Amino acid sequence: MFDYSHAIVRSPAASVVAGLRAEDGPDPDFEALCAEHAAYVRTLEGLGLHVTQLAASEEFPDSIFVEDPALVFGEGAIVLNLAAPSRAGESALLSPVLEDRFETVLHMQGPGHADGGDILVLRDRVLIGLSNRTDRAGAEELISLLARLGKRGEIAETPPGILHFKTGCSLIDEETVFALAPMVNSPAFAGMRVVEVPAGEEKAANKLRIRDSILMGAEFHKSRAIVESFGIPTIGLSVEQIGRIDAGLSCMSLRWREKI
Ligand code: CIR
Repeated sequence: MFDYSHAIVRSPAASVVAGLRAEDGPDPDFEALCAEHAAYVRTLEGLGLHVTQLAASEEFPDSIFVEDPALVFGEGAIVLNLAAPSRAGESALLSPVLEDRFETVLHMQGPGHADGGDILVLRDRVLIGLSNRTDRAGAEELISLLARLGKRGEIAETPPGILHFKTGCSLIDEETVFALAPMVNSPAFAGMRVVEVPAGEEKAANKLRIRDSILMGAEFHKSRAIVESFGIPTIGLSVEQIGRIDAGLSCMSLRWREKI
């Protein structure tokens, strides 16, 4: 499941400092954010992924977060319909890139919306978290598109105050989810082991498993120890600047295993 072969990322544009955020706070520092992004890309490459780095787009400050406008699998890609008005054009920006790489590219038509950050792919199903960015009409359309790729989508709830479903949870392994306190009893995780993110390390919930390693915010020592107790090495990365615009490690790439 985590054995990705390919990834797409997008370089940050200078406009990224004006990226969306739910609460007022300092802008990210552009140079430091670029350094975080570069370290992330190097890490993916170091883990053996073939990474395509797309050119920065000044027009779309948040376009560095390529996870949101699409969903990709070895079987094909789905271009999503983003709810945030300043991000809506990112789907059309990414679409030709996916058309070049995937034989099957499906497109949400709307009127519903869905963000990739709300979608957690499990072994046997794809969870779609309803949030301020993903509505029921969008989730239902996505379920029918997923079915065309042979996948089963299921609707879940994102607790209030959490931007995306995956802001609050991520996988440690195929059976184990690492989730914020308000999500640990989510019926969406029935049959799975759920491990609670330690208080004070809420931003550690968005981490990223790639092959046999997990990329995590370097400073989340308690969370890293929990993950490592599952026998999975963690790779610590700085997430301070992207955290200022409400993002974490999953947001900066699209990942898939190419079908041979
Ligand atoms: C936004 O609000 O859309 C961006 N500033 C952050 C997007 C984070 N993406 C993600 O969690 N997948």
